[in-house]
Amino acid sequence: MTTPRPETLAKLTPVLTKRWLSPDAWRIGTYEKLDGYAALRKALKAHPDDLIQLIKDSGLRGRGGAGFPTGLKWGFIPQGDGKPHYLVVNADEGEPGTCKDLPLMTHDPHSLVEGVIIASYAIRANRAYIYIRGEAVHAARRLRNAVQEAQAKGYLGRNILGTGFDLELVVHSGAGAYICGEETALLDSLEGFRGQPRLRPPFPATHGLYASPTVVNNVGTIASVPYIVLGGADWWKTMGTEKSSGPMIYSLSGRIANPGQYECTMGVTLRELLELAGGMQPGHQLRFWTPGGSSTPLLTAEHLDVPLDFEGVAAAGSILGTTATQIFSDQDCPVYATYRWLEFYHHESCGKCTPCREGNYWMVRVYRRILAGQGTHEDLDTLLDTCDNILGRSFCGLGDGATSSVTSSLKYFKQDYLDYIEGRTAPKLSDKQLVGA
Ligand code: L3W
Ligand code: SF4
Repeated sequence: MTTPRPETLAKLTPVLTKRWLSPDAWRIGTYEKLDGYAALRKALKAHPDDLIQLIKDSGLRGRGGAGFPTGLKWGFIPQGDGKPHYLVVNADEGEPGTCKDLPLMTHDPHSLVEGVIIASYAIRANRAYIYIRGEAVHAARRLRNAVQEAQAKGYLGRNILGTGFDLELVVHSGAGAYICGEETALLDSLEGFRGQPRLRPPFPATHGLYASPTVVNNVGTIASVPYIVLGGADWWKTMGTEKSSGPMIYSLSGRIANPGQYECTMGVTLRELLELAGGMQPGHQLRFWTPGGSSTPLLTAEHLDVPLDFEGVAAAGSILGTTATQIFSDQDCPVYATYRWLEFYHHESCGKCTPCREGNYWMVRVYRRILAGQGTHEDLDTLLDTCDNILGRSFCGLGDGATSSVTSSLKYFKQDYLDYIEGRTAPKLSDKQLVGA
């Protein structure tokens, strides 16, 4: 067990997570005692355009994986168009390894509700939705309770706090499909259709829910808004880097001593996160890791000092994604891990486009062959060729994401593949597991 150095401890910046350990912070009385709804009172006194400018000035970028500038997205909503506007919170957290939004909604649901009200006021929406994944029953219950409590206190509903602003907030549970985390599939699902991605452009900002202007933002993005309103853009920018501002919740899982959520200033490194998390589990050496979930290319022990912000991770050849940092050791097999992720993508592929639907199906079969000790050297070329035909040719990001661990594990750990093919590693799968993909 390592003790974090003071300079590493200084990188811990509990902002969105600061109430998580307060008992009953999910109840409105406790939330109000801890500054809750103070930001809403302040925001409702401001002009909506000034709030959009504040979010632009803060440099807040989307916390759902893509890092798109939030204020810019809000600014895309056409004003005076006579159409209803909608805010939709993407709470369909399903990326393997990602677990930052569920604890937030469970322990501090009012911070999300407060963020929704402020964001809706800024974009002039009178109806908002939180689309939460179906399996998250407890978090959905907490959110629905928070909505009822906020309504009873006059923070939601008609004429909020006497300002004339009306907002109805609906918590909608999905049915557990990963693809419904893609924003346009989510909108289709919300409209009652089968969740499949729509062609973009047009983007939801102009043609979203019911073909009306819609902002779709991640839970962490919207929950950041009350803090920026209270603390100001300059304070927010004191955390993080010039282009990746603010704190970020890094979810650490795998072979580490203390897995969990660590909210740090953006740009913290994995070396520092490991220090905060008590290091690797005894007897384990770091071998590979994902910086942002299974859709992001793997990194290795050589990347311990990569700054975990949008630019730093991109420069290292990966993606910050959802900051789901999954840690694997010398006792884990990158070929097997990649196979398990591929099984997930194959299962979750919505089937709309051929590269993803067929490519993932075939790659799972090739991996089974390799892991059963029946692979060939040509299989490695087949895998790369298949990835080449999926990446950039799929209809949505799920296809691209599926290729990340395949290409990166072949780049860094080709020898592990060869060891299966050339018989130096014992097969992990039996002949019976070869079929049925
Ligand atoms: C108006 C334009 N709006 C872009 C908007 C767009 C969207 C946002 C980002 O995927 C990634 C994906 C996963 N006018 C616009 C515009 N927008 N141009 O900006 O768009 P985009 O296409 O860059 O990304 P995306 O489709 O939102 C998100 C990756 O995140 N990921 C995360 C997956 C899982 C979760 C989860 O479980 N919570 O997020 C991990 O890496 O692969 O690449 O709103 O409309 N000209
Ligand atoms: Fe569906 Fe996959 Fe195509 Fe996305 S890439 S539309 S999930 S088949």
